[in-house]
Amino acid sequence: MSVASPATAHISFAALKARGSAQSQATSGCGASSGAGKASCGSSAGPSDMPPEIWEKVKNHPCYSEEAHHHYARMHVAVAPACNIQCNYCNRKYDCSNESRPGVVSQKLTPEQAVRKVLAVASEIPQMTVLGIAGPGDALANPKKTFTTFGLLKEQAPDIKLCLSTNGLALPDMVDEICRYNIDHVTITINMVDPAVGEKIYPWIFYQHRRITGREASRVLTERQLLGLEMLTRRGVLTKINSVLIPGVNDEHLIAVNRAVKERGAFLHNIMPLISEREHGTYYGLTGQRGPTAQELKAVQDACMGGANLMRHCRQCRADAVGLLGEDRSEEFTLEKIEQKSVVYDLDKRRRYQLEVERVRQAQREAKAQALAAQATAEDVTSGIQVLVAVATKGAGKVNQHFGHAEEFQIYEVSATQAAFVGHRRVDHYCQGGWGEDDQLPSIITAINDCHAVLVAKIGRCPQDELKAAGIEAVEQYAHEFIEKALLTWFADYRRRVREGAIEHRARGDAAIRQGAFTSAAA
Ligand code: CLF
Ligand code: SF4
Repeated sequence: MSVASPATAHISFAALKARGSAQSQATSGCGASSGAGKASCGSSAGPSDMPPEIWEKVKNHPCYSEEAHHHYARMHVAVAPACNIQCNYCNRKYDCSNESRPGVVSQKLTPEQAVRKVLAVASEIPQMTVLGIAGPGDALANPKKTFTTFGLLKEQAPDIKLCLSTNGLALPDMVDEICRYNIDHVTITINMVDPAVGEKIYPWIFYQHRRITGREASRVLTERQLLGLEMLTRRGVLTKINSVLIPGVNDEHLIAVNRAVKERGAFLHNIMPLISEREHGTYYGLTGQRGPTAQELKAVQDACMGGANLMRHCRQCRADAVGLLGEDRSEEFTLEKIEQKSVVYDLDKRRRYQLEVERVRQAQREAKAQALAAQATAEDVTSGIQVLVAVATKGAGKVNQHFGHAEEFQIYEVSATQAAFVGHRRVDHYCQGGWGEDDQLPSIITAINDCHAVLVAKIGRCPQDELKAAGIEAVEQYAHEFIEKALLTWFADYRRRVREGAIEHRARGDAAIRQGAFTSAAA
């Protein structure tokens, strides 16, 4: 199969940004019958944006639905240690960077141990709806362990969705097996569709019993990835593409990747920042290849609007992650701890819990619709304003976390017509056992420096003052309200203050993407 043409001529991030905003304006608004390929739906699409059978598949998958990720959890089991390729952002002593940020996997599991762990988690966390196999190597380079785990689970926990992640090299040979186990969701990591770009990312692959290096390795890899994607699309499997954004290597090229995967039916495209801390010992880490800034990441994502739908809420989680995206409860479910738990897999209890979650989601949608309807429609000097706002939340779609307890902030883009999730920023806790850690504040401010405000359930006077000095408004008056409603209500008031001359609207600067905030959890 032919390979899509590479990216166009060299363009800067500023040009990307301009291109993205022009495209997003041209394509905004979701139609009533979209599926894959709609311009602006992305993972924030809702039931009115896609056919009912597709919505059934994604509605409680936290990675495929941005809305669902506030309410539902996933877990990974680390049953797949081997890999058949080498990526320059990966050190084999660490988790697969495709689906899990680098950190040592605490325990590799046999399929039987993995199933025991899934049942233990499902009986304690009824909102855990998806089991993924995402390393620490490649799920399909370990087919026996991967499919044995899925087979056992299908019998014992039939309501849990099955999901896998792969580099795609072995994928075309495994599509029948994937369909046999009703695996509805597959992720392929595709960082390039041009071998000239690929040879800067992949030093070698192992294919048909031999090691292939150089440009030829990437030629084989991209052909296998795109063929695998086409085969999955033909069989009705929802396929998400993960791409690692590597500044100076594939940044502009990801637009070509986005177009190529859209043409072949990808459901979502998830563009993630490179993680390249020197201490992880990867080729990129050791050679000083940097990751993107927050604005660089957003510029590439925005430039891809109009192509394959975008996912922006990925947390680059560990190969043994447990919990809501952004939290990690894996330490509660080690093999030793599971042995001591009484495991009762109560399907009715899980269903009852999930019905309650659906009631809350509906209330959240209604609150957002009301807040949007209440936005001022008359044209004035504030009509074109669009700002980023950080939110402290621990789930349920609400502003419900103290500033000092946040390990991450969710970032929303807010205007008179939308309050849309656009990313998240990891931070270190400000609050250290009852007192504020002033040394952490500068790094938190750096992480949300592009935001005009931060919405929290509570915040102390001292951090509030320092945020204000940095130009970020700390807002606690919307504690425990639904996020979008809180954002839109705050924004209406912001516009009023600008209109009345009480404050001046100013552009904000760039922010840093904090890497490895959960590294200690892996120890
Ligand atoms: Fe896991 Fe991946 Fe399935 Fe999700 S993760 S195998 S699709 S259940 Fe999700 Fe984690 Fe991002 Fe992956 S946040 S790294 S996209
Ligand atoms: Fe590492 Fe995953 Fe790449 Fe394999 S596919 S080299 S495990 S990042």
